Amino acid sequence: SHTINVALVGNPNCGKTSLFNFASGAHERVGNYSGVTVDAKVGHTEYEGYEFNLVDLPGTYSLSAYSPEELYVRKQIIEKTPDVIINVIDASNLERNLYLTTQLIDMHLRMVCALNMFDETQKRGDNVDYNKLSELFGVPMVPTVFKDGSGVNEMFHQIIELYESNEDDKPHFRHIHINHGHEIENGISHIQEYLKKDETLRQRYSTRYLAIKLLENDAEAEKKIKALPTADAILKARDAAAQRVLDETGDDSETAVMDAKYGFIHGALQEAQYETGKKKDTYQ
Ligand code: GDP
Ligand code: K
Ligand code: MG
Repeated sequence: SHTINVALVGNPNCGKTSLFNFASGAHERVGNYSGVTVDAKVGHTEYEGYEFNLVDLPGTYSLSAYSPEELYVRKQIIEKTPDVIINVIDASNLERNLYLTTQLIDMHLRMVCALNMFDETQKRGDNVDYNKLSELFGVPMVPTVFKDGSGVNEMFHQIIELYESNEDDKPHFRHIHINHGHEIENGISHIQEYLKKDETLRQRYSTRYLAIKLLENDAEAEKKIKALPTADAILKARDAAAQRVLDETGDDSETAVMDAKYGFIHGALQEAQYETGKKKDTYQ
């Protein structure tokens, strides 16, 4: 039978460990505490005749190189190459949680988003067209409540569909690019041209992801590039792209990339008719 390797990625306290425990029958600690160790817990489960290895990763708000947790999660994704990522989202904090989602999309992964804490959003009277949101992000999104397991069957069903799908199958494998606006997109393409000249790099990484990381002045990505024979040309391309972004937007490229991601999120939420606490008036 098939075994699907799945990694749980999401902000702290979005419900990763609750899902891990629910699905694998483990009894890891859940709740508001700050972990002391940066590690991955592995569990197992079965759905629809498929076996799943689940890896519960530390919580991260972002995938920058600024904290050990973030670097660890990146490393797990790139080096362990899970078949599918579950991006657990606290749906009661959609905007903030979707920031990480945009970074995961840059990595060109097979991914399902769990819109977790859906009970909380319903209690509050939030409105969101999650099918629309799913379409705009190019990622299947499933409402879930990991505290009681609601939506978990559907989520695993989506994972299997994704695992079995080809690049051409829509909508299950629809890789979109977050549009960062033409100044940044031009810079990304320019840097990618140089990155693609390195055969091993091209095979191992998404050059788009690396180009974005270089525009973010990511120390880890720079370190990787500096080890290449073509390092000078790549970093020169990056510096030129960053300078153009600065000239055209008035922002350093790191800020400009972040703003562009939030711009994309705001646009998507607006199109998905996102509204919080809509029912408040009626119920008070
Ligand atoms: P993690 O940091 O991502 O591993 O999150 P945890 O699994 O530790 O969950 C954080 C807190 O949220 C815990 O108190 C959970 O009981 C609670 N929780 C998890 N999922 C849900 C959910 O869907 N709804 C509600 N209301 N609470 C949840
Ligand atoms: K926690
Ligand atoms: Mg946890």
